[in-house]
Amino acid sequence: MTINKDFIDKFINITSKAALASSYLVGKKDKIAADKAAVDSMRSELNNLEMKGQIVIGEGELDEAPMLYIGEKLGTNNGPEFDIAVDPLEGTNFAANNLPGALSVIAIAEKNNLFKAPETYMEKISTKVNENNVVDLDYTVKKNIYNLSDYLNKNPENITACILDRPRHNKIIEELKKLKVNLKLITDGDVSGALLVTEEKYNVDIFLGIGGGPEGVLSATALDAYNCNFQGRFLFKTDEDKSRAKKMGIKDLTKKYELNEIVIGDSIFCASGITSGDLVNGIQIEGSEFISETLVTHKSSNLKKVIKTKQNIK
Ligand code: VTB
Repeated sequence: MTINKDFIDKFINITSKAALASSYLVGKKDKIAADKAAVDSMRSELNNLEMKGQIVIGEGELDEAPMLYIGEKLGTNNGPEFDIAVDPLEGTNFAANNLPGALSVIAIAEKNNLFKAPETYMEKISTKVNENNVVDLDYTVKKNIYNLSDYLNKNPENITACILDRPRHNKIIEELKKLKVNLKLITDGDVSGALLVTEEKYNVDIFLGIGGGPEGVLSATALDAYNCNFQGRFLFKTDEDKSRAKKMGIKDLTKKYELNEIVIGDSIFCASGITSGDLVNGIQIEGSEFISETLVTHKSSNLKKVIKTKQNIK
């Protein structure tokens, strides 16, 4: 089964409107308000869609998020059944501080085809090389870089690795420096970071490190459409984290997940820019209209491109 193409424009419209709503709060130093604007818009627009949708990744569990909580049913309850993953404002710091890279993101697959990721960290790796045993989460940084440089026929000095700039990555960053790999250190926004391996123009060969688990599933959906590689493994700090994950159906807490276990079959991914960044430009307002840019993928129709839309601000 595939997801009808008609839904592409509908989801572009949803992330575009959420991006617009959040854009009014850009630079207001208020992460919560910027997030809430995107959440409110996204939720009410999703509820207008002819579908039986259910949130698998959202703002948290019912006890901690009144809107877009995991398990919330959305849509008119008529039409196809979808699993929906949302990050209405990916990069809350970017929006609050008016920095590049704030996005409004959604990923959709058919029912039961999208991984229900708990709100915990995930060790991740992505590359454009979609072959086994070149880059792997279980290999050392050195082995991954040497394998990748062999495969791409580039010296490690000509390889660029993207990683969140966090103290937890000090060892990996030191190792990459020793190998003379170029670094692209990002302060937030690892959905976008993981997607920089998809096209030559971004000049990133490998994305790695520990970021949010839900963000991992969102990136994986787009990476799948680009036929890139992704692996992820959840990291649980507390017993509470572990029991939540078990409640969500994760049996083996140490399992390394392959892309095809995270997203199955057809999918749509939309990421609209709130502020301009590597992937897309941010919201532009022109009189009574707004222009938005959305990176869109639809796996079954092999669509993967940035789509610009202009519409009235209602
Ligand atoms: C990433 C990034 C997010 O959190 O997942 C990161 O994509 C990981 O968490 O934009 P820490 O900040 O705790 O390292 C964000 O930066 C914020 O949700």
